[in-house]
Amino acid sequence: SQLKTYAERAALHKNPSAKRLFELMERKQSNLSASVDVTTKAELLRITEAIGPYIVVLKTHIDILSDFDADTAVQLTRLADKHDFLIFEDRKFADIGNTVKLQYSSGVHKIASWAHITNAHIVPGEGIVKGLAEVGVPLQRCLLLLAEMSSKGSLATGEYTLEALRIARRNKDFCVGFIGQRRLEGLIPNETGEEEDFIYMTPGVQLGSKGDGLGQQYRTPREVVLECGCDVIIVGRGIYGSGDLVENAKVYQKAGWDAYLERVGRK
Ligand code: UP6
Repeated sequence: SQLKTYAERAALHKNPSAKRLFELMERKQSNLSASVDVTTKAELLRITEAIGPYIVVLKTHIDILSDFDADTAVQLTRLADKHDFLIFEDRKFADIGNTVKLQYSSGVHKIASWAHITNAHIVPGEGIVKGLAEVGVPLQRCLLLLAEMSSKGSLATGEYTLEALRIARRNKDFCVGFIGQRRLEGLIPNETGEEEDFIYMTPGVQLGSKGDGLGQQYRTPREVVLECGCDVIIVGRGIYGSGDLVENAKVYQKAGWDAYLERVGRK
């Protein structure tokens, strides 16, 4: 599926959330997700308003806001509608099914009520997906599993990574893909016998930097999309870290899209 266009994948996909994302990518000619890791509501909304036209997914860490309130979610939703993007709360759930159900639906943040996409570690086993699905499926939300991480010394490798693929294959109604560094489905045979087309979203992307001194490791959009077959590039400090926000967003949108066009042979 990495050689198919996003439009072709949208047409074939059975999961409505995945279909919607592929259609959105084609419509906006973008495979860029911005990770806006700032600590105030005003900053988050200001940056999102500025870069909204260039992204397909806004990735949030809602728990780093010092002044989160219910209106924050209302405003994010308004911006998502205005600029046509999806919201991905990078919550990285990691507890037993019953606990993550509560963390996802309740608390101050009520993540499931506004985030189209969230993600989970598979450390606890498949119950985490079952628990999140009980909340997310009725709301037409979707989930990404952390199959690999971008950081140095990550323990999500080898058999662990393959297990993420196996769990995703068994939960395709809710789990539409992965946070990872490369496509995985070729690594082990698909014993479900069903068609599959997982979305790969990849953090650890920046032009002109190799890392951040705290273990983060960066690759370029070209390496990630063209060489490793990933679908969505996730860029944080490369966009809001320095320089002009809008110019940076345009640069990453173009770099990601060009790499995609080259991958599918349209360029
Ligand atoms: N993130 C990673 N690596 C992973 C998973 N998630 O960096 O394997 C997240 C971080 C951060 C963003 O939590 O929000 O992606 C990367 O930001 P950066 O581009 O500023 O490094």
